[in-house]
Amino acid sequence: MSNGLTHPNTKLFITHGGLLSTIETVYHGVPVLAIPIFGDQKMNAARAEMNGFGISLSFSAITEEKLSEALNKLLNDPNVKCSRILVVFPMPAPSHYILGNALARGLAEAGHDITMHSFNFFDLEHMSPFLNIPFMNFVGNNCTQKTLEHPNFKKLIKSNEHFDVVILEQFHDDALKVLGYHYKAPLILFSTIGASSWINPLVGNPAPPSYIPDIFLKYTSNMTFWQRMVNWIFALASELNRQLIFFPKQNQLMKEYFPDAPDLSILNYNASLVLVNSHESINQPAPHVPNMIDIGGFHVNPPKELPTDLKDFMDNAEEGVVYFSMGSNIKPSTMSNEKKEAILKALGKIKQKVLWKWDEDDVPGKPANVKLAKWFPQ
Ligand SMILES: *[C@@H]1O[C@H](CO)[C@@H](O)[C@H](O)[C@H]1NC(C)=O
Ligand SMILES: CC(=O)N[C@H]1CO[C@H](CO)[C@@H](O)[C@@H]1O
Repeated sequence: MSNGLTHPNTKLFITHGGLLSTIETVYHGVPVLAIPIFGDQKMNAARAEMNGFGISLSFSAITEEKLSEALNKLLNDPNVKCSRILVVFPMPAPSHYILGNALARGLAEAGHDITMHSFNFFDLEHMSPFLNIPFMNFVGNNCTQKTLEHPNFKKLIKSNEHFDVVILEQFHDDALKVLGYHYKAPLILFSTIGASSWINPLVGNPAPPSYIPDIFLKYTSNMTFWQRMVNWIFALASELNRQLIFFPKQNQLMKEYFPDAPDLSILNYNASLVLVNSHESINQPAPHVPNMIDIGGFHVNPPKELPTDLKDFMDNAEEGVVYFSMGSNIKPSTMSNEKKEAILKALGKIKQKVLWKWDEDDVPGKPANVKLAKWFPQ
């Protein structure tokens, strides 16, 4: 049994460098060619290079030659090896987390009004990392508001449901911590994006900007003096933004729906536990207080049987398979024709077969060794 990444013929993963994909790839011992676009992807890509399991190539720098060079190094250089190093600590069985389905369902449904597909993600590549600050304020406040005003959420709050523990994903929606107060239940926070600048303070975890780069910057712990300087300025700007702009807005949103709740400044730092999607195999040295727990790898499931056409394709790839996916937000068909051509030409030159997650049925000029599909089991 195998899936796209576990199949023994998989030689390389070309990825946007999302955190979940990166952890899963390391788990399966496959090297990565990271083409980061936005958010934490540039940092994940820089870490892949630093930790020696991949190469980072910026999207705008892609030409047929550059891509061929990177593919050649990753596929043919005997020094590039990625051994299976991730040790998975599965989450304990949630027997005492009597978190009723209602809460999970209510929250999941509440988020569904927000979609971010109206712009081309490739355009974000050159966005200044500083713009993430107002961008996250906007997205965070909007998602929080949509959640608070959603009928399912209101129904849930009015019902007499009882919860012993409240688990919340923490992503610029701090007002929702009021649920811990509302249900008089301990709060467990969950971060899908690792120990970010907004997660660390919640449990008092120190993250000195002298050697812990912000996730929105493309640095590793080996920063130059100038990079440390930028990192420090970024940390200061983020914290000022949180204290002076973001939290007051979140507090205001919270008070609209929970007028009797204490101020967010009181609820904010009261989480009992923070679960963090990260793992030492892809991290750099960083302090970790005991109630901040790495659960990176929790999403790696045992492989399922591949669909027959894919299984045949992979089993019969004598020279191996390169798996190429830019995740679920980035639509590869929206890249310029020039980039498409360069990538297809470079892929056509390698002896491996290529599986490319592509959002349309076909692409002109597709070489014979490339198979497209809208979805692959990863
Ligand atoms: C803070 O958390 C504790 C432990 O979960 C809880 O008992 C307490 O009510 C919380 N405080 C507030 C203001 O929510
Ligand atoms: C709470 C909040 O920031 N809401 C904003 C959501 O987005 C719209 C525009 O699309 C703004 O007008 C709202 O103020």
